[in-house]
Amino acid sequence: MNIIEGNFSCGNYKFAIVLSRFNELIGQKLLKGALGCLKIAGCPDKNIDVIKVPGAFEISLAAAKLAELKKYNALICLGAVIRGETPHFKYVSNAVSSGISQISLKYNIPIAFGVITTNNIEQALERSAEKVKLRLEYSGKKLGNKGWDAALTAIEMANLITKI
Ligand code: INI
Repeated sequence: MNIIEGNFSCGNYKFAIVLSRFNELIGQKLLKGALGCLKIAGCPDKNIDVIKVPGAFEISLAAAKLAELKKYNALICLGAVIRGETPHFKYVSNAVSSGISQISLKYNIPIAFGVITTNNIEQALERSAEKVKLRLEYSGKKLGNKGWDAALTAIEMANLITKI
């Protein structure tokens, strides 16, 4: 029996991060988390491109264009969709999640889904916490950083895809 599994080594992998500017405060925290994770895994800055789009709805198009280039080992999509008074939330979150998964399959490229969808800003802050806070407060198991988690997934999947 062979078990094939990715590890968390970056090698010379190239990553593109697609970041939504909508809810910018949260987006910046997710970006910080993702960059922190890539750095700890040994990925040099020169191997990371950050592409900014106006909102989560636009992430899919930018991701499709990047995937088409065949230049990156994985993409990391980051953004925050926060529920408002109207159904807009539902359309944006459905569009970005299904868009990303379709692009990943169409172009055979790992795309990590670091777009958080929350009911309010408090939940968004809990999911985009800073590392120093994580250490202090993670005991409550509420805090995390989905940008960090998405980057970790991107590294593992990039690694796995090269092995399969
Ligand atoms: N975009 C987001 O990234 N997050 C949101 O919470 C959001 N809400 O709730 O409206 C949002 N809307 C903008 C959308 O992504 C597009 O940029 C816009 O509709 C123009 O195409």
